[in-house]
Amino acid sequence: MNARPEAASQPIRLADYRAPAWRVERVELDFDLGIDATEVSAKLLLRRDPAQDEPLRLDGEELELLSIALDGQPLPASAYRHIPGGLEVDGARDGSVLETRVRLHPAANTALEGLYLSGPRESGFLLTQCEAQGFRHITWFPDRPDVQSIYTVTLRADRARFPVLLAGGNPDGAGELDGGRHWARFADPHPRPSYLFALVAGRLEKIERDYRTADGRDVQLKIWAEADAIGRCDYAMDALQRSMRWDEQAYGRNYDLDVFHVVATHDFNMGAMENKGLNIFNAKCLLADPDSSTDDEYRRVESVIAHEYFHNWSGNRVTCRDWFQLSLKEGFTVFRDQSFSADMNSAPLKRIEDVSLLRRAQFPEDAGPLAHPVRPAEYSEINNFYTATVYEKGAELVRMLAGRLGAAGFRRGTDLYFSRNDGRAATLEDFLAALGEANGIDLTPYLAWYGQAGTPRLKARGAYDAARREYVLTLSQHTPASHDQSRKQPLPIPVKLALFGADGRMLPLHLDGQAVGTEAVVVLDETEQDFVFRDVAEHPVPSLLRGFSAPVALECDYTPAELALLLTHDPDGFNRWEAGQQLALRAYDALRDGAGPRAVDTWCDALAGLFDDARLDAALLADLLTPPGEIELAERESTVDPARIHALRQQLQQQLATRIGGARLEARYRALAAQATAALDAASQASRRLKQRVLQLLALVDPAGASEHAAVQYRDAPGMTDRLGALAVLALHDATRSAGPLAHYRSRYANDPLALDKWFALQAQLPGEGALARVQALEADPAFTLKNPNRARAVLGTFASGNPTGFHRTDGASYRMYAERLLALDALNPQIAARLATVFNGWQRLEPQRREAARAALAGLAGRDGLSRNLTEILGNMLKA
Ligand code: B3K
Ligand code: ZN
Repeated sequence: MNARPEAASQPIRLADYRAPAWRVERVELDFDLGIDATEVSAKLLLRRDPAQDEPLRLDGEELELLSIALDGQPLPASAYRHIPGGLEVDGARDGSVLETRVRLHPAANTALEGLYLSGPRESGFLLTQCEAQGFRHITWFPDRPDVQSIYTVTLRADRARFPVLLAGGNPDGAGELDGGRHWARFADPHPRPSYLFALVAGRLEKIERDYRTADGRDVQLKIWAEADAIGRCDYAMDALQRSMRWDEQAYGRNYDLDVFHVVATHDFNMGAMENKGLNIFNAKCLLADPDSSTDDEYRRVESVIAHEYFHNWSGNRVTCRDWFQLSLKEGFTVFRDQSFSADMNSAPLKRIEDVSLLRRAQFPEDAGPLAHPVRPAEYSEINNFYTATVYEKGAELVRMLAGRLGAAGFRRGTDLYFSRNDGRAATLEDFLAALGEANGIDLTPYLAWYGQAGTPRLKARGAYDAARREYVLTLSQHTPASHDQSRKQPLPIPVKLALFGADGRMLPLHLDGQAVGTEAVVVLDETEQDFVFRDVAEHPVPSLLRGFSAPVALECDYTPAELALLLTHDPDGFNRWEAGQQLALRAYDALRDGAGPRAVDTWCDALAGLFDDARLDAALLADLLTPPGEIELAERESTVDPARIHALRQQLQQQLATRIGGARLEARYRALAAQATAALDAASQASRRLKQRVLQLLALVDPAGASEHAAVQYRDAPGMTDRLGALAVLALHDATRSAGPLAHYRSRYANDPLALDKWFALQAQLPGEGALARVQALEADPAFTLKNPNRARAVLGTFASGNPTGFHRTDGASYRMYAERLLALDALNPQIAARLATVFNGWQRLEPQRREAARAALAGLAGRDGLSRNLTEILGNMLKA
């Protein structure tokens, strides 16, 4: 058996890419499945690139080789050799057939990569995870996405223990074997890379629907889950059908197999996986019912179902040439799922949610020691590059391109991209070329966005000349240096804008001598440019970067009154919210710097003015009433004191609540509470969202009253959103009173891991001195385990990223405890350990005492022996910058 790969292996570079010397045209896999031991036979039909003279090298890790034969002849030991991470075989020719047999140990696989067991050994089921490089944990193979093959997969197993046998592709026979065993075969007519391989075997139940594609194919949709969860799959099935219809209409993409399987597991490293014909989901992103799922979780199920389904074209039919191109499938597919969710729900709210995520997760990444371009230039462990930059910033880049081409032009472009690259492993250049060629536009300037880390700062300055009725908007850009690049080039930045008059109405725009309506897009592609608007009747207030038209940080010298005008009048829902956020930031700065109360008042007054506006969408109001989060606030400071930021933000919200007034908050809460239902329509969800926000604000001015309401709301809640919301307010404001409900929830959901995760996360977030001890008590709960990624994330991940005051103790005790857990986790599951280590991002900007404590914890961890390549890379980057 091969040892764990060298932690300090050489980085892989995009510049070193070479086409594969050997490809696999067809592969037949035969699995003899067992919990402790599974045997895998593989038969590969090999194709050699005549232009290259490389020996046959196959990837493989931790495989126990049982036999190997070439063209029907068993190979002598001298004819093949183990090399780091692989096997080299002599004597192969173009058209040769290589047969190997290996043994795997699924129950011992705690990394959840390759073939592993989900759940207890007596009752759990077997499944696989191959992206990015899990297939090499299953068999010897050129495990790279540009090797695409036709797969036939046969599964054999004991019928009683593994009644359900699934693999990707169309069913191609099944039957009985001696000794109570059975078999099933699957054949996939579409060539695909190894990372899309999947199998599932065990005791699962299903729900089923028939679906007819727009091009007339009858497809069986099957969602599988364990018996206790199958009743919670209907919403996912509904979302799946809507996703399929949407992709037919929005992109002209039809499904291409006779069956589509989706399987739920509680043991999964990420959200879900788009394996061809057999998507596998973290139960958290698939199961939903009103009693145990919140509204946010429903929306997450909808978007992840869509995301994985959309990958069937953006990822599977057209895949990535190499892992540097990851955003080709991920950025594009996130953009596709965002557009789907915007169509299914409220588009402005979806945009607010997506931009908030970008600012919370991607901007800090782009500004810290882990910064990398959307197309990284090198990596040591590819699993560390499934980042907010590749996903979320990547989606923003596609959105910019779509905006540049317009809806019809973008569709022409994606049609060409899909048809030209179908069955191929493509690059980001291929994507831009297809979009550009279909529209006769050269998009190559946008490639620079893919190769440059860092968030561009966009500065805007306006000057009005009343005599000439001219408004000159000066835009300039600057991208700060990142650890990997000191000099940055200017990027094309599309800025969607409108101008407002003092009465709050949009002014007609005249640009380059033409009337262009009330909204225009200007593109800044140099360091600084002037844009001249003529015939402007009054000194306007500009609304810039509408809908967040580019992933940049905008700086503009608005007065608080101008922001208040946009907050009240801008019909662009996103920019309206944004004006409120900017105003909140002004208020925050004023509090921090001890400046007079004016800025705080402007924000509070504007919101108090909107509070009873019946025309305002309830969910938008809830978002307007929420100032930027602590991570975003910390991003603006050169030296970060998390406790101070927390306290100031609390103070800001307190002032808002006071300005609105306890009586109005109380009245609004009562009115919203009177309509409580578990219904899922947009209006009911919006009203729950606002109710929660109002209750939180009420708790700041009238803790006793709010806790009274929360206790009643907990008791009578018709669904999880209300139940969990009430519990959170109680736990935060009334420790004594929350004890009963917390215990009640713990026992009510004792057998529901997803609901229990929320119980853990809620408590791991509670701020203050006692936080660390509370987290340690949670770890002592019998239901806590590091082996389950959802549980580890619920407690440790939430503590580190959702509890700034508890995690960032000045004595460093939380950092030390966390580093110890990372070490333990790394021995079990390197992907999760590395991901959870990224919460230290930004540690260099902490104030000196915390910074030294964080450095010591990180350096101590980095000095330990036997760390995985995953964790080694993250710690190395974190400490070197
Ligand atoms: N493609 C997978 C992510 C795989 C992560 C591997 N470490 C899920 C998704 O983005 O759809
Ligand atoms: Zn994806």
